[in-house]
Amino acid sequence: MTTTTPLPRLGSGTVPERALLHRRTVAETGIVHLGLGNFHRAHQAVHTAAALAHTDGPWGILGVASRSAAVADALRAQDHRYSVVEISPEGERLTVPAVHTGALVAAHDPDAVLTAIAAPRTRIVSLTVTEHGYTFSPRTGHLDLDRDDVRADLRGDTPPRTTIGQVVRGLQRRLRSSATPVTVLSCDNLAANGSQTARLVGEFVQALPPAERDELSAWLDASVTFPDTMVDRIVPATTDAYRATVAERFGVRDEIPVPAEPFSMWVMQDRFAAGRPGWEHGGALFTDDVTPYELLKLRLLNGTHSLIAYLGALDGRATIPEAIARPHISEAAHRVLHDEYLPSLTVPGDIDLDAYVAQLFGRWANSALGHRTRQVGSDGSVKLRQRVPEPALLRLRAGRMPHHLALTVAAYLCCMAPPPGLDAGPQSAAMADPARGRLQEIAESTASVPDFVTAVIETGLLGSGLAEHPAFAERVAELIGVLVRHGTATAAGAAAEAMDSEPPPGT
Ligand code: CS2
Repeated sequence: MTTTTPLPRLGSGTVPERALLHRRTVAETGIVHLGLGNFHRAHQAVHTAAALAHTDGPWGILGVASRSAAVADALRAQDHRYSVVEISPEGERLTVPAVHTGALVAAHDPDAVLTAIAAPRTRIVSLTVTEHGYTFSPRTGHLDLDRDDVRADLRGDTPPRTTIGQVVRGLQRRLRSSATPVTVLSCDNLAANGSQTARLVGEFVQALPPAERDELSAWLDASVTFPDTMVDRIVPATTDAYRATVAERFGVRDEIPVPAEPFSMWVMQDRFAAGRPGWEHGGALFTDDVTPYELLKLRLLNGTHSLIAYLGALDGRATIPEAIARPHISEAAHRVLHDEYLPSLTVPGDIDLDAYVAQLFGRWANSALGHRTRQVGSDGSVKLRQRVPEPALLRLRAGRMPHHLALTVAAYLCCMAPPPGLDAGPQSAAMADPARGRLQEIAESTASVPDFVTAVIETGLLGSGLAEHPAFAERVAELIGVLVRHGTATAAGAAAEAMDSEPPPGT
């Protein structure tokens, strides 16, 4: 009989020195971060650790998970250490950021979150709560005052549950204690994420009773900034394979390693009300105008990613690399990127477009990473409105049909509410989406696919503008018909053919 000695847990005493991104112990907490998921731990935490390797500072991060205690408990059990496993076809590189100074779960300890936001030593409140976490109405884009949790947070008789509620109630406490300036830093894939966050915070404040509202909004204007940021790193979910990698390479047990691609990019406005880490030394780029970088990334990467995920799932592909390896999906991705997303943006001067696009296709093809179609396809109802409507409207207003954006919407709707005769497969079924139930209700209450698509667009799911172009809904319905009858390859072929037979612009 053989017995195996359990491996020691990763912690400050067991972390291999060579893996540390910086060597100093960060004792002071300067950042409160809401959203302790994998993305934050492989992106902001890594850039912060890299910055601290060059410039010391009080920039420890208190990580706040919203509901699940799994990551926070493991972080505490591991002295706030975890590994980032960078995966590429060439191999794996393991590092340990070691920048967290604490971990909380908002649902268990809501008051501690507000106290942390109010603490004068907190200079930055950063967010990675996903598009879904901003509680805007998918129809209007405004704070969703019909949601029970938003209304409860506005009443304020129970601790806040929504991110916007937590931020506002924390800031309110800060105003009443030190009133010191602070920065709220959104790191999510929303267009103009800083301004959108400021607007949603403002909408919450405007809905408060006048006495609270007036003093808070004056102080917000004077003392709180909301820089725009563009964040980019593909970060899949953790699996046991990554735990095994850490065990093998470090000889320790890490319950919460984070897999990530080698690529990472962070661009932000330098508008910090109370200082910031020297992130420029940690690979971040500062610029006054983040918009061109945001649009480049939101449309070329995220927009195309959605098409790959939905077509891939309908084609039975579990991962993005498997999906992009299919020639018709790769062709559709090239077309939507070049012909429909690219004309809607201005490429920043320092970006070499050909190299950027080639790199995107290389990143998507990173098969070792195993990024899943169901992960990218989840929450389409809040993601697509950031990606699809504006480029689609630009083209429609120029009298041209965005066939591949229509294909994106068609494939999304097939995944959410598969029409009779379509087996959308297990990947589609596994996609989480707050609108799935509503979309299925609309499908059941409409008599035909064209009526279904028109009704969906009229609900404002993709913003308000597309309803003015009934031809778009018609095209989406036609492509759903092709997807149901003939599958993804014929549908992608139909979109390409229609595009090729359109007269060139201006004729
Ligand atoms: C993806 C993003 O899930 C998605 O919608 O497009 O998470 C993408 O992987 C990241 O934004 C890459 O930076």
